[in-house]
Amino acid sequence: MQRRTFLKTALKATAATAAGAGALAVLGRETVQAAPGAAGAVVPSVSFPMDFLWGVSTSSYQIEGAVAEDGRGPSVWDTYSHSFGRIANGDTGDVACDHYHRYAEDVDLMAKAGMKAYRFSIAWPRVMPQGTGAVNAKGLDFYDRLTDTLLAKGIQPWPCLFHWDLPQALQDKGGWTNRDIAGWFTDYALAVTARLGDRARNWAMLNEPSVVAIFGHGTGGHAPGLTGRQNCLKAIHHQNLAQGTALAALRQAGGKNWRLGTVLSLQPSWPVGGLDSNYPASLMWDALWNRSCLDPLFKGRFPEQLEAEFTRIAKPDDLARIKQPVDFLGVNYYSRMHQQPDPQGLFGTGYGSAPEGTRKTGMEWPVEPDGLSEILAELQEKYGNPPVYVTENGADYPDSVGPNGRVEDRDRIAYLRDHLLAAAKSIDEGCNLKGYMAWTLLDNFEWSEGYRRHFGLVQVDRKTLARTPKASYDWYASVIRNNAVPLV
Ligand code: GCO
Repeated sequence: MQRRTFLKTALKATAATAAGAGALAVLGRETVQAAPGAAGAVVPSVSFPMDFLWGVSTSSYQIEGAVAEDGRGPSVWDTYSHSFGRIANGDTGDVACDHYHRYAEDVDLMAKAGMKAYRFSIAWPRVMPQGTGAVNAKGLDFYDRLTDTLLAKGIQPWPCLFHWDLPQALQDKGGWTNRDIAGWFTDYALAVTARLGDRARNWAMLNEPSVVAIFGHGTGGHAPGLTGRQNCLKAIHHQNLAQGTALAALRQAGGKNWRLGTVLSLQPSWPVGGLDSNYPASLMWDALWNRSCLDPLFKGRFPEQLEAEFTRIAKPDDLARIKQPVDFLGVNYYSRMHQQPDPQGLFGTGYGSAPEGTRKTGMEWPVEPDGLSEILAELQEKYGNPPVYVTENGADYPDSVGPNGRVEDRDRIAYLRDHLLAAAKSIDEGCNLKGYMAWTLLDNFEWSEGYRRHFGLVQVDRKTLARTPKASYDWYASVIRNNAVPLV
C-alpha cells in the first residue's frame, strides 16, 4: 500500500472547484493591499507580518544521493528501495538529486528566490554509520559546509535530526520497535548539535513520527516494511520517547540560543460524507495520525481511543519524559483525510472520498486549503497556541512543459496560493503562525512513488540532473519579495 494513495475508483469527484475559492474568504481582510506584480502592474494581495519567515524544506534521502560516499552507512531506505517491487519503477535514492555534491548550486537557487530559511535533514547514517558509537567526521563535514554556505547567503539553517533514513544497523536491533532507541537517538542528537549548534539555532527532532509508524511499521508501504498494529504503536511511542529524551538532553547541553522543536504531519480527519456512521472511524484515524503525537507531547497523555494499548507498551514515567516544552512546532499539511470503517484496515478505518467537486493533485490528494486553517485553529484552541511554522506544504502535478521549454505549473501556483491565503486568514484569527517552508525545492525521490512524482519548485532532469526553475519558483520568489500573496 502506498502512502495516502486514494483509490481512483472510489473517487467520484471530477469537477474542479473554482480556483482561488479560498481567496474569496479573505477578501474582507484589512491587510488586503496592492503589491507590484511580476510586470510591475499592481495586483490585489494579502500581506504577511513583517517578521514572517519564508523558506523551503527538503530531506536527506530524497535529495542527497552519494549513499556510499565518505563513510556513510546504509539506511533502511537503501535496503527497502533495493528490495524488488517496493518502489515505483524500481527507483532508489542512490543518486537522487546529487545534492551532496551540488548543494552550493541548490543554496544559490534558494538565495536567488530570497528564501530566509532552509529546513533540511541530517542523515543519521552519514554521521553514525552504525547508528551508535563512532562519529564519522566526514559525514558531519558535509552538514558543516552546507550550514556555512547557507549562512553566507543569509539563509537560516533549520536542521531536522531524523527524516526517515534510520541506520540499517539500528534496524537490525529492532529500530523504532526497540525502546533503547531513545538513548541511541539522544546520543546522535548530542553529537550533531555539538558540531553545528554554534551556527544552527533551530533544531527539529523528528519528521512526521506517525507517518513513519503507520506506513513503515503498520502497513509496510514504507521502510523498513514492518507490519501490524503492535509494531506501529511501538514505533510511535518510541519516537515520542526518543524525542522527549533528546529534547531534555539538548536543553541541558544547552546552546543558549537554541530553539528546539519537532515536526508533525497534521491532517484533519473527517467522516466520509459527514455521516454519523463514519464518525468513529474518523476519530480513530485522528487519534492515530494526529493525536498520538500531539497529546503526549503537549498534554502528557495518550489519545483516548488508543490509551489502553499505549499504556501496555509504555513504562510508568514515559509520559513525563515525552511531555517537554517546545520552542516551535513544525506542521506538515497536505490535505484532509476522509475516513470510513474498513474491517481490513489496521485500526478498522480506511480512506474514502473527499466531497464531490474537490480538486485533486496528481497523486489524487484532495486540495483542501481550509484544512490548514482547521489544524492551526486546533493548535490555537486545544494545544496552547505554540509558535508554529508550516514546514511542509506543496503538491505533485504532472508538470507540463510550456513552449519556451519551461514548466508552467499554474496548478502548483494555485495550490500554494490558496494554502497561503488560508494561512493568512488563520494569522488574522490569532493563530501563532510564524513562517512557511514550501515542500519542496527540487523534484526528488518521493518514497514509494520514486521519481514519477514532482513536488519541486525546480525541475531536475533525471539524466543530466540539471536544475530548471519552474513558474512556481518565480511566483514564490515574488511572494517573498513582496511579503504578500497575490489574489490572482
Ligand atoms: C512527508 C515527507 C516528505 C514527502 C512529502 C510529499 O510528508 O511524507 O515529509 O518527505 O515527500 O510529504 O509526500
